[in-house]
Amino acid sequence: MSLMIKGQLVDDWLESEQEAGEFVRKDSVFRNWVTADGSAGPSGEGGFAAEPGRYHLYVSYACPWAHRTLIFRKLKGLEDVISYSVVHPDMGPEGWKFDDSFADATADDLYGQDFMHQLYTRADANYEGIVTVPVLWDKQRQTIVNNESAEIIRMLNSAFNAHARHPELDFFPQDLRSDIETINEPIYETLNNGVYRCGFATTQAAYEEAFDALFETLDMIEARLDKQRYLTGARITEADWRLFPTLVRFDAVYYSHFKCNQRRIEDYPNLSNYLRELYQWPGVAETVFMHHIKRHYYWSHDSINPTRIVPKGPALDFNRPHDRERLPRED
Ligand SMILES: N[C@@H](CCC(=O)N[C@@H](CS)C(=O)NCC(=O)O)C(=O)O
Repeated sequence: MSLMIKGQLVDDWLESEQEAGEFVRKDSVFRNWVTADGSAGPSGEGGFAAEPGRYHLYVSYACPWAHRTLIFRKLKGLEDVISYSVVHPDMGPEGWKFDDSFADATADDLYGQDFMHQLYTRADANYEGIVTVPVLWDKQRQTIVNNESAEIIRMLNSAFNAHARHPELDFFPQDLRSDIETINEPIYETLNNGVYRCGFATTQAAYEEAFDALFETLDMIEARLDKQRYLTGARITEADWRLFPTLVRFDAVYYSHFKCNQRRIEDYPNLSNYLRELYQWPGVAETVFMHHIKRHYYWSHDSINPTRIVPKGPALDFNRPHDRERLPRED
């Protein structure tokens, strides 16, 4: 079955972008930056000053990229500064929709639209690209500021400090920037996006290549976390928070639905303890909505799970104690 979003076949997105059966993710299009004073950021135009109440996030609780932005909003204490709406977990023929009949999904709180694509065309009447979440929306200029999660979390980390409850927390500190960028790269390629490359591969060779790279990176991280508490050392950083949404989905979804089944996260002593430490970090569990996560993947990917049956298991308990205190932590 082919799904249509604004005239675009979703299967086209999943498949025609593939080379030799490989899944290739498209780049995000809206790349302006919110900055403290409204000056232009690293890309795009200026005019987006960090002001309380001005910006809104559109997210899916299922989506790992959107999840990052909710984590940063929470960790920085921006709950009263940036509002948000949550799409329904089912991605159907018109893409993400607003329907608050599913527990914890919301309406489009700003405009009462039915579909996410209507916000993209509200921002740009000629928009023809892929409609994704997260979206950082400017209520004042009524447009999308940015739809790239890696950039949105950098803005949340620093641009709103004058209004944040935790301006002192810096998850992208100057002295660790190059280490963070260095580890982000393989984690994005082989894990965050790597699970999708496994799941959406349409040739055995493409699947196996993604699978091998994925478990090579997990083994590398497992070894690293034996000697240090976090990915770049004793301080928790952006790199850890970018990894967390993939780890927390892994055993419930990626292991079975995307065939990432060499090992579960639960089978890695260090990774599983690390995952629990991050899950138990103040505020973080409140950003994890497993009923959205499971429903989205098992329901939406027709070509992978045509029966749409959502598995009841596995039993997961991220609240069990962890042993990470054995390694030093710096704040
Ligand atoms: N590069 C984007 C990727 C976002 C993305 O791909 N989001 C997925 C949900 S997990 C989406 O909205 N897909 C829309 C679709 O498949 O039609 C980011 O990190 O913000």
